[in-house]
Amino acid sequence: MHNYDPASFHTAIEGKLKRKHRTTLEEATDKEIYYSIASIIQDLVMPKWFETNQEIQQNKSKQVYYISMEFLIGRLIESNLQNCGLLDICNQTLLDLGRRPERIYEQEHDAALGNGGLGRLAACFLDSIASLGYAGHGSGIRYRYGLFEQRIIHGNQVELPDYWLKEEYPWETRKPDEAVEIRFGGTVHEHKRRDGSLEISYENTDSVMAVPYDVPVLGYHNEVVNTLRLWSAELSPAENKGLSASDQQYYHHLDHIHSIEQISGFLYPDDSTFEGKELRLKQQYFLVSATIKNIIANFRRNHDLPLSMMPEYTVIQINDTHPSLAVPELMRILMDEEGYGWEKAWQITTNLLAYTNHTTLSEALEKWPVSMIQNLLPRLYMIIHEINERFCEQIYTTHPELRDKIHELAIISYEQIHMAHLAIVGSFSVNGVAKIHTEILKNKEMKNFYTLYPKKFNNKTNGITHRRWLQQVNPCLASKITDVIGPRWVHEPHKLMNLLRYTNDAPFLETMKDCKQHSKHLLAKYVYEQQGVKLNTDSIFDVQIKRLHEYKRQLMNVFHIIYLYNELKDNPNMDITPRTFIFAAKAAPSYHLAKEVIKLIHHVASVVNNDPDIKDKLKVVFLENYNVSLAEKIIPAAEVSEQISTASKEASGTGNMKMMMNGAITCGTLDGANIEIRDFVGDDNIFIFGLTAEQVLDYYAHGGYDAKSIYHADVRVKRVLDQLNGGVFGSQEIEFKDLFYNIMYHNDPFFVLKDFGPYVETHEMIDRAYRDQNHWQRMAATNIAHSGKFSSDRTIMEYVSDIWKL
Ligand code: 26V
Repeated sequence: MHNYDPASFHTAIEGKLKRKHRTTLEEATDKEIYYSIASIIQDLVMPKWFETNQEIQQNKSKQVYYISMEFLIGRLIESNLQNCGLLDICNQTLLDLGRRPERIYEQEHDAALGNGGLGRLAACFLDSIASLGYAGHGSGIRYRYGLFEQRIIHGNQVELPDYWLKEEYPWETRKPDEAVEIRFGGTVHEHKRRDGSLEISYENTDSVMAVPYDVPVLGYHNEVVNTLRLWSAELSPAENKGLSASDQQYYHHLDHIHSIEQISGFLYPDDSTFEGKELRLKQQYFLVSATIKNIIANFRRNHDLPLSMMPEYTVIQINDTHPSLAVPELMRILMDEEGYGWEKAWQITTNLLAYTNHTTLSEALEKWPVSMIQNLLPRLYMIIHEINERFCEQIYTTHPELRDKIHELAIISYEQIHMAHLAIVGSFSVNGVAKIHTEILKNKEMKNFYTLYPKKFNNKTNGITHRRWLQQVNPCLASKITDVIGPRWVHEPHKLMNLLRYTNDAPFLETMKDCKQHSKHLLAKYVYEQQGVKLNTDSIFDVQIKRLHEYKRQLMNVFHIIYLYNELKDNPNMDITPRTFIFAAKAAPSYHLAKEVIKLIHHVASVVNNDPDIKDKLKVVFLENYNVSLAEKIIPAAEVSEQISTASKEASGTGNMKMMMNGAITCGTLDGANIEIRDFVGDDNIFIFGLTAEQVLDYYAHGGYDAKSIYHADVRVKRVLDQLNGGVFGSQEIEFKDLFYNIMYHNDPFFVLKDFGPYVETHEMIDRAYRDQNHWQRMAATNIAHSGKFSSDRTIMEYVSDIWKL
């Protein structure tokens, strides 16, 4: 994509600095250099971007649109440099200039337009779609505020706004000419035309402009540039009444502008519980309506064909139910604006849409109050109502055996709209994100729908982009891998399997270990700079990084640490492999128990880290403000990957894949993709423990679990819980009573006590296994070798062949 060598790249930066910043290489700030490099990349990208679009138009190839409320893309500078083949040249140039490359790249604000796994998955998918050369685009919201910035003050999480756009974002291009109008509210009028068809008109609607900002998505070394289109809400010209400050209406008008801009104002930070917030519904409709109008406009630009032909050239993947208003919105446009009858419109709609489910946690499932949809989207409500009527009717006539289940299957019931039901009925494909998750969907959560539509259901086990999560974040390991198996694994990640030939090769294992030590030192340096805590880099780096949720059981990890601490206090000479427990996690701002766990981790850390008896044997650190960039620092240094969710709860997990790919050994439950990781690497290369999903679901269904009896029977458990309740950690006795009560009086809903014993024993095995470094490095190499299967390239190829048919 470029003809640069270090000398000409140097000259190019110099030129940019001069022309754009009126400064020199010597005087420029790191930020100015960052902007100069970004601008050089954009200059290279623009023509390729144009050509990619031309090619799609000319070849009339089928395109996929990935609609998602979240794209957790993180920083782009390094991956863009890498994908256009400039990373080494740029690094060398910067070093020659006496600049530290990472200091320059850090100038980019980490784009946090997502909460966690679901948003990061969308970002990995875009990378793989482009790198595999498919025509696929992301469509999302350009939130002015991304996920909050987390600060810890006296152990408590405090949220600060993430105003990521306060400085220019160099990757985006505003496209005002492609703005579309979105309408909310108002009254719907239906007029019957002479031919019997309906004419729909609206009165008193509020209108908003959706203005697109395009971010290029570069394929790896293939000259492909796809688009991530992020929509921003602005005042529509129709509503701009040009009032002057003396007007009475003036402040009312300012208020109105503010409320419009709020639609793309901020990302909702709660991914644990659904709340029927009107603003969130507005965001969803805003995204869906803008995207569909855009898709139709693109289809018309590329083809001279009726919209009924769209499904041959277009497919729309919706990321969870958040964009599921796509079903009634497509119906509305096809019928009201394009004149199709119901049957034809339904056929087109259901051949365009495919839905991915990412959770079975009932508290996270979206159910909107009927009244809210009626008020905000009156025409869409009429359509949803009709979809529901026809659907229930169809069950009644074609599936008599399901007649008594209709109320459970209905899209509208008890004055609520069940978005998952709407999405299933309105799509041709429904997929889960790991084998076990799809099985639970088919046989439990969506059982009746599976009976109705067995062919719609399919599994697509998640993946991660190995280009970012291995090649980019761990250049040391990546180059050592290339040294032994050659470079082809970057294009064909399954080729990592060739590493299996080196799992008994002592020199290779030694180099792998050197890379791990190098990454551990870098992380230790960061931790020291951040919080003045010195890590023992000869200790096991035991990592749990993910959103803070009860089901992910960070609490069980903390209980284990308290237990180890007690053991060491009782017997200071105990033979234990030194450990460093590393946490990073954001809690939803209103999730009280999750915040309590963050506080507990800090209190335990301060007791353990400051106890002279413990010496270098145990350390606990919590790194604040977990985001993509922090994950990139931690993951290469991880040796134990904690994936300890209550079985059946974690749909897939993707952090498990990222750490495995960097040579960490998973300590996990039989949940999500952990199961597939185990099946692939084998029992000898993973530490599995705990209840199975079947056992958990059985307890939920039939009872039989009693947390208190474990408390009374297991002295280790009793001691930890009594310390929690007795003020040993924390300044006052009542400090953690909510956590204590939740276990003791709400019967430990996530089976922390039940799995505690097996968890402790598994960690004893880990402790022993680590002492045999040769054996440990062999396990690490085996994990890396098998991690290619969890590349999102594999996942995308499956979407392409089974669902998208590109
Ligand atoms: C849920 C909600 C619910 C209420 C409104 C706001 C909001 C925003 C996001 C979410 C996402 C919950 C679903 C989710 O993130 N699932 C995760 O998806 C990952 C990718 O498939 C998967 O690896 C994780 O296991 C799964 O928890």
